[in-house]
Amino acid sequence: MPMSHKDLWLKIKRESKGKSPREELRLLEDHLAGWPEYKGPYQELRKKLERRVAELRKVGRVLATHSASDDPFSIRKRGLAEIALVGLPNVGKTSVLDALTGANAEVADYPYTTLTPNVGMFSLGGLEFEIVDLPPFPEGGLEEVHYADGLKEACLNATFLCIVVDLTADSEFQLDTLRGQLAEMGADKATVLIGTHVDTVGPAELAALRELGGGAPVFGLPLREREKRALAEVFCGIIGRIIVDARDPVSKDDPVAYAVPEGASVLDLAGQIHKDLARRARKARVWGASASFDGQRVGLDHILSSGDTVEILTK
Ligand SMILES: Nc1nc2c(ncn2[C@@H]2O[C@H](COP(=O)(O)OP(=O)(O)O)[C@@H](O)[C@H]2O)c(=O)[nH]1
Ligand SMILES: [Mg+2]
Repeated sequence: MPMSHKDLWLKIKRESKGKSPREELRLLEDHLAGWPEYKGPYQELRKKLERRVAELRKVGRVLATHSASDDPFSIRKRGLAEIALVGLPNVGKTSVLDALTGANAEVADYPYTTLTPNVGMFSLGGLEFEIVDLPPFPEGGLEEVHYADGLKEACLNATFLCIVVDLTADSEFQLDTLRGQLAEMGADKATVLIGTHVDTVGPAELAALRELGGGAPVFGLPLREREKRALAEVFCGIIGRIIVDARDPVSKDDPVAYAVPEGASVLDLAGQIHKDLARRARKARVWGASASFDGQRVGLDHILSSGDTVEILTK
């Protein structure tokens, strides 16, 4: 009787434990060489192992070359800010990346799946953030992993950090461990906390994380659309921007979100939407906190507030 795919997977996981990337690579290659010909779940598992092998080979190359252009931890900045997702193994970092970016990165119930960063863009209307899903911080200290330098580089380069906490495990331990190791690498920058598995544990655990967070903004996974917007507002706040919605006064299509600098005027917003619009704009109508009443007509020098909806008029 051949081993079931589940038992086979458990066996591989057991054997991989504590192995260096090089040893693990050899182990998986050996397994794949003698892989059963069966279809269905065996093929799924084979694909999973093959992805893992590809990832391990990449790590091998990085360790071998050290060339800056090959360094997967040296990430080109795009968008308004670069946000690094940090956390212990298997807490849900890649799931957060997926939730924000729709990137179909490998999400596996298998610690250390992501050995090099996964990058995606979190877009909301006219604004974009770059999200970097990093390999895990080890529980016992950075010296335990061979990619410690890469982690440090990525954390120091990031505009700010999101600590991802698995709410089904000990939140306080995770937070203390992460904060300790981040402080050690000198990455004492703004952080947002994201608690995962709210669907399993319920909102009380998220509230408990808020208590532990000491004032840091806290969000939960799964994220609803409204919460994505709130998260984008928090991200903008950290970099000194506010989100306003611009609506075409003619089509009245759904408004599009833009991140403008705090203190920006209607003219600044127009310029951000299109150079040509800044030239043609004459006045605007505004709904929201900066308006004295809904739909107030304002001049181009009117200062916008977070959450305003603006129609820019060209005559
Ligand atoms: N039900 C539920 N499962 C989650 C949530 N976040 C992560 N998971 C699962 O937890 C496991 C580990 O998640 P993953 O994103 O790979 O963790 P990573 O190792 O930190 O990147 C996967 O099986 C995910 O599907 C969540 O909010 N709810
Ligand atoms: Mg991952």
